[in-house]
Amino acid sequence: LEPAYQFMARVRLPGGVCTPAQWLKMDELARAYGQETLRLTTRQTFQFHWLLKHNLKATIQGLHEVLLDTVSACGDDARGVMCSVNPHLSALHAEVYALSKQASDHAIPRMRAYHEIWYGQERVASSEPEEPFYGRTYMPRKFKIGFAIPPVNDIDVYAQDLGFIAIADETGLQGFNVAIGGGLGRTDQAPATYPRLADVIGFVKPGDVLAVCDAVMGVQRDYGDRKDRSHARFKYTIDDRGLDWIKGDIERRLGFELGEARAYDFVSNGDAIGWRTGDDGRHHLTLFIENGRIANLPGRALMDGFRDIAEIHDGEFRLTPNQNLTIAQISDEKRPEIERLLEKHGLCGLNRQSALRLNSMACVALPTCGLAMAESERYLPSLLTRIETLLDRHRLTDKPITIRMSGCPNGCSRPYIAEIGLSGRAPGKYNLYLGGGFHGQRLNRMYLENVGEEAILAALDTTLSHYARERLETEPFGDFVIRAGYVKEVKAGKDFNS
Ligand code: SRM
Ligand code: SF4
Repeated sequence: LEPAYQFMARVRLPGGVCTPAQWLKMDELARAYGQETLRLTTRQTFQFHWLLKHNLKATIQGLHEVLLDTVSACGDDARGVMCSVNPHLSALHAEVYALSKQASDHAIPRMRAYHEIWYGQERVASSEPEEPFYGRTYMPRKFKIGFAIPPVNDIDVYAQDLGFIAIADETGLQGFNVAIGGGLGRTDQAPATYPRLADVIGFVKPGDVLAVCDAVMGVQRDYGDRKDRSHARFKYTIDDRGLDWIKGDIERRLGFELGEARAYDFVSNGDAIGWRTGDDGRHHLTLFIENGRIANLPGRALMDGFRDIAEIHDGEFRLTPNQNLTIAQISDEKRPEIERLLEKHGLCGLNRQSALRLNSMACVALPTCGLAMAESERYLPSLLTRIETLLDRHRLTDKPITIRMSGCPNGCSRPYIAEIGLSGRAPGKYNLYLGGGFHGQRLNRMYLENVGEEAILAALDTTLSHYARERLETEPFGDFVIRAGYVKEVKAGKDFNS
């Protein structure tokens, strides 16, 4: 007899693309082993919580039945590869998604131990080195890759260790601008740790993407700090050695120079909520899923609803980088049926929210995250209700403002690039950050330290009412608080703690 150890399992789902058959398997496994709930994450995948140790094997074997696994979803290796969910541009999305899937398959470890342990496969001797890229010591720390398709920066490309920004014209995909060195984790009271946004260092053709992954990851594998884990992410390697040196080493490994970065424009890092029709005539519905939690809630049967939709849907699902869900590639014939199922399960009202809530995210935090210092997923919804009273008073209900909460400084909901960021310090206490860029282009700065709800609401009341009165026509809230002098602009990660 042993204690009932419980685990979290995270699925590898490049670009968040999931077939209806895969959805049905997720649903089945969550009902059988995961307390009838699924969690959509900020990196476009599923997490199961509450898995008991004796159910882990059945869960992972169940995933295998629909060609999914948990390889490289955690660990010191290349994590889940992200890809923009851009329903307007179906053909371009398909092309960039295919590359993100290739990058994921290319960058994950080759080890067979996973197959032996979880699938019960026989150990096979091989003359090949077990890990041609990772060797025996893997990466110094996790490494994150993402593909963005402008004008939407939904994946927060500047938060990736290695980001690819698609550059396309009327003839199709031309290539990618390459951005390196993003990362958000920090530690309270440790100024040597800081969030950092990626720098764009050049342009490459689509055919060079995998070589760029190898070259950039190779630099970090060989020069990243292996002594101090709080200093082991690529962002610190870049700041320690200098961007030019790092770029030079990447080019040396590639054997060619990167092209000059091309022009691009991002307009937001949120999701296009609601119905859209793609350039191929198929329909896409993006639904707001509060903090990514799929469960049968009172009046809103998300588990049952999406299971029933998956049973008849002939397109796919896309998990968005903002913890939302797109039912994608809906045909004209299926649309009425899907609308009927949404109605039946009480899901029609999911998108009827303030613009602030539609642009909100919270990390999991308590009760399952062992690193949480404060509530996040379970608390943000009620805090938002109180902030919505302020928005109402200041007539800002329809104004999109990004707000993100994390239960600790690690920043899993990417709070340091939100216009309003909150990171947990202790039960009921948060740091309040203001001034992030609306399309993810600027870090925010701490405005209040270690404060409770009353102080947070008072600060937001002051700044939001000022914003309502004196904002310029299209000025985002994050820009306004800097112009109005509430916080000083953060120009670089190293400047975040100053
Ligand atoms: Fe995260 C650790 C949840 C995205 C930075 N993260 C964790 C763990 C596994 C806690 C642990 O190590 O014991 C959390 C599991 C909680 C639970 O109960 O499920 C956890 N992270 C999450 C998720 C589920 C948050 C969410 O609500 O969606 C996200 C899963 C992503 C995925 O599908 O792979 C998640 N984590 C992120 C992001 C955002 C991103 O990648 O875009 C970040 C900030 C970006 C970055 O990496 O810099 C992030 N997580 C961290 C860190 C700090 C890393 C650092 O450099 O300092 C940790 C702690 C660590 O690695 O030591 C961490
Ligand atoms: Fe846990 Fe902290 Fe990540 Fe939230 S930010 S999920 S509390 S590690």
